[in-house]
Amino acid sequence: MSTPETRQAETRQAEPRQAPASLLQQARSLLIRTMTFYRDDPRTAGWLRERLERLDHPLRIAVTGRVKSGKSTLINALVGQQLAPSDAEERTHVTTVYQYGPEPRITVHTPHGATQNVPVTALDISTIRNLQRWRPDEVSRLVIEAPFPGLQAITLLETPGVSSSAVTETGRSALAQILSEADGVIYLTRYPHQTDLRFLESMHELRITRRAPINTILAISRADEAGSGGGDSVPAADKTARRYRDDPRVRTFAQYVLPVAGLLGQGAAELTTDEVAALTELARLDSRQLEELLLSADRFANNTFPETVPTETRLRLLERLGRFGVERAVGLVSEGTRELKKLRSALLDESRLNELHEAVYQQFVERQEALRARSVLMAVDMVLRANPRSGAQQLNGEFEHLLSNSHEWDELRLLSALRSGQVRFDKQDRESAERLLGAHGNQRQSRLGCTSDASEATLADAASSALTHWRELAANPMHDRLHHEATRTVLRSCERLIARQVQS
Ligand SMILES: Nc1nc2c(ncn2[C@@H]2O[C@H](COP(=O)(O)OP(=O)(O)OP(=O)(O)O)[C@@H](O)[C@H]2O)c(=O)[nH]1
Ligand SMILES: [Mg+2]
Repeated sequence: MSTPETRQAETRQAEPRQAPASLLQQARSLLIRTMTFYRDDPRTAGWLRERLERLDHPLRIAVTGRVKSGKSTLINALVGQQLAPSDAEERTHVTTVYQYGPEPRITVHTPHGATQNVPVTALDISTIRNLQRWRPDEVSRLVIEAPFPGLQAITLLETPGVSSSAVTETGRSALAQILSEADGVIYLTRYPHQTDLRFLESMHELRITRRAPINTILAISRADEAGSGGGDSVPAADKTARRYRDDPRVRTFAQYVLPVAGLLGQGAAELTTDEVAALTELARLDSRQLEELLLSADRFANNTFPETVPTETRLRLLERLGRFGVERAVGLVSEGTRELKKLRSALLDESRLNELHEAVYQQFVERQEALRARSVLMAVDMVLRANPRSGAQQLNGEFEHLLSNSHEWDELRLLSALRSGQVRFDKQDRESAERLLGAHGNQRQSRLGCTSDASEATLADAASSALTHWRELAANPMHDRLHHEATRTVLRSCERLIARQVQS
């Protein structure tokens, strides 16, 4: 017969082992407790509830930056559909959220908290354009829902340009407030100026953003217009991006600095067979004629040869691909890339949109747990600072604890630094570090490079040899401070893997 003690032991054994709470679980629980603490203040509690509900929705990425830096065009390129109105004049005055919904829907939010649905059966760009012209004191936000697959994993949010009249009117802090709602930020500028850097720095003044500066991608936009605007433009933008990537000031807030030609990205995604036919006609010209034709947009549009490509078609090609895009497309067709799908994909590469997609995936989608935890902590911090109350010390303490003791922030910062080339290890160590930091999955097996069915003994061996190796590297006196810190972070990840082993 079993005694109460043995029964207790049996129950303990039968219970599934409880994994330690993840950073996001801990942050969520802190958010719920903060909400309960402020339950007698409906505005604050409601605001926190909204943040809690967002955890069940796609990640929110803000596309912000300079006026006319190509924000709307990039949103269209990322979604793969024409949705955000783009124009040569300053257009986006109102913060606009593009999110997934089963039916097209437009909701207008006023600064006083009222909302109104605009009846639509299909999403018409001109309706959105007209609504975006409202002043920020009349319309504070537009929410556009569309059944586009490109919006299923991420919600995109366009803010008015950093130096736009709308932002001058409402103040920079209002813009910073909008950005604090986003889990990730893509900042666009054609050439980084002091204004951009100061703005990005100011966004990183909060304690949390200093501790976890992991949510910003800096994009050198309209890259096809860099330099002379000809065939060497994107490489010229690449050079600018590299220079900023190496700038220690920029590195503190952006781990990825990339060039992108959004217009070409959008044009490539929507390329038609008629356009391929026109490009094929243009590719028949000899190289001297072609060079002459492409000297300027005017020449390209108004020349009479080849007659088989009418002026409207040329204008349309220029409008949709830009001069650089037309030049590269004709070049690719001449080299034999004539199939629509292949040409689309080659032009997407030329536009660097693929790289941006990859950066969004690696930096944001793969790290969404940490980014969401970061957003939650930011919300809790904002509430605790804006509404200080006696009795909040415990919440404050937990916030501090999650902020300071979460090794996850160090891991994410190091992963970005390894990817951006800021921290360099030899190939083998780099691969080992990335794996151990969770680049290929957060499971113990993936971190240790073992198969999913590896035995405890195999995992223990892998963990112990990783620990020995990184302990040796961490003791190397030849490393500079950056590399020393990096090896310490990987070592700490090894120690945590061993600790997880002991717990299991
Ligand atoms: N050549 C080229 N033109 C671009 C690119 N991206 C945008 N444009 C053009 O630049 C102009 C502004 O583009 P938008 O996408 O409206 O820029 P925006 O940043 O959303 O503008 P606002 O919201 O008004 O600040 C339009 O005429 C676009 O066609 C690009 O990658 N290359
Ligand atoms: Mg815009």
